[in-house]
Amino acid sequence: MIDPWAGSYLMERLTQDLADQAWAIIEEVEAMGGMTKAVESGWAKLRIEQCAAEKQARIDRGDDVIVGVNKYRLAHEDPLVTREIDNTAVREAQLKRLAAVRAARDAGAVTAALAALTAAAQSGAGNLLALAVQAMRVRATVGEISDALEKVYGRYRARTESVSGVYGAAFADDAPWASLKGEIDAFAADEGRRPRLMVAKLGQDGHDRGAKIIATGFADLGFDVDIGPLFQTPEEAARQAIENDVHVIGISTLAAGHKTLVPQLIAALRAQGAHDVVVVVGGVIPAQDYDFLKASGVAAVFGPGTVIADAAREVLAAVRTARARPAV
Ligand code: B12
Repeated sequence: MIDPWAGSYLMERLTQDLADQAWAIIEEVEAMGGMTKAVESGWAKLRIEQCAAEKQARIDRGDDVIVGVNKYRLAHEDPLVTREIDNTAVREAQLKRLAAVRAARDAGAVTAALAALTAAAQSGAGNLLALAVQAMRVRATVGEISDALEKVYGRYRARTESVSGVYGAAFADDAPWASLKGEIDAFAADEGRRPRLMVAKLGQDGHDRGAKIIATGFADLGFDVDIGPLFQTPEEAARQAIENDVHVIGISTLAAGHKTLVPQLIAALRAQGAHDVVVVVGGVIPAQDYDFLKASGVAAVFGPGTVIADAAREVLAAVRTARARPAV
């Protein structure tokens, strides 16, 4: 087949530009001592976040079109049928299974296999994978195997960093953006401090792109923003929100845990006396769950396609309403 683009200056130029830009990044990484060092230093994650913030700004400005999301949206979306999983029942069934495995296994063999794993990690002699397989054969759990290795290696804690100024720079000439910034400054003048948002990720949900984008966009608008670590429990998130005295906690949820984890977080906040902390939720949430979340005490829900400034305006209004309410 004839390649209609063969020899095209345009195509050659685009290919060359792509190669040059990729090469520049490869050289930057090399100068840092290689990819492992670049990942360790947090550089790789920050570059991803910078790209994500730039991309989101292009989407929110309408420069990049996503059909059905920021252009040609349907006036009426057909309802999506989703499979409903009872998380509590799944958890109980798993706990029961685990208890049965533990009751039936040879406890002495498990202890010995785990001790061998810790010893090998300590001495550096022996094959950790083979020892882990051996521990599994005698029915040690993944948690116990991790604990055996953690005794020597400790546990990795990801650093949560966020880029700043990248999203806001795309709106430098935007009048509604400037007016919203003015409203946020006015809130700060009235209240003596800026509206403070904590962005939380709960449970086993590792999708953090949206959470980081919200954090960076709200910060560029003038909110004080805290970002919780991945995999927080509702109680941990509530404690962090209270310790940092935030006005609003924004849960970003994309892995279908919202109907369990959001009510737990609200209960934890209220149990610790935080009645005025506003709770909002964003992410991939079926439309039919919005009412459930609102009935549980959520002030607003923001799905895919949310423009950050629109969300910030609504969040600010919810915070103002909560501040105006008499204390409970
Ligand atoms: C990228 C992606 C991933 C990446 C995540 C990378 C990362 N570091 O974030 C990777 C590849 C790791 C991944 C893994 C998985 N994924 Co995934 N993933 C996606 C995908 C394609 C896009 C999500 C995204 O980043 N969107 C861009 C961001 C900017 O949008 P957003 O998060 O929606 O945020 C916007 C709004 O929702 C809102 N918002 C969000 N949070 C908040 C918070 C506040 C406070 C506010 C105001 C607003 C707000 O504002 C944002 C801006 O508009 C979605 C599908 C989709 N199109 O949504 C699936 C999706 C979320 N993934 C899914 C699944 C199943 C998985 C896996 C379980 C797959 C597997 N079997 O291993 C794993 C789970 C990993 C884990 N531990 O959680 C499912 C979840 C289904 C469900 N809810 O039941 C989805 C919906 C795909 C699908 N249709 O099946 N995934």
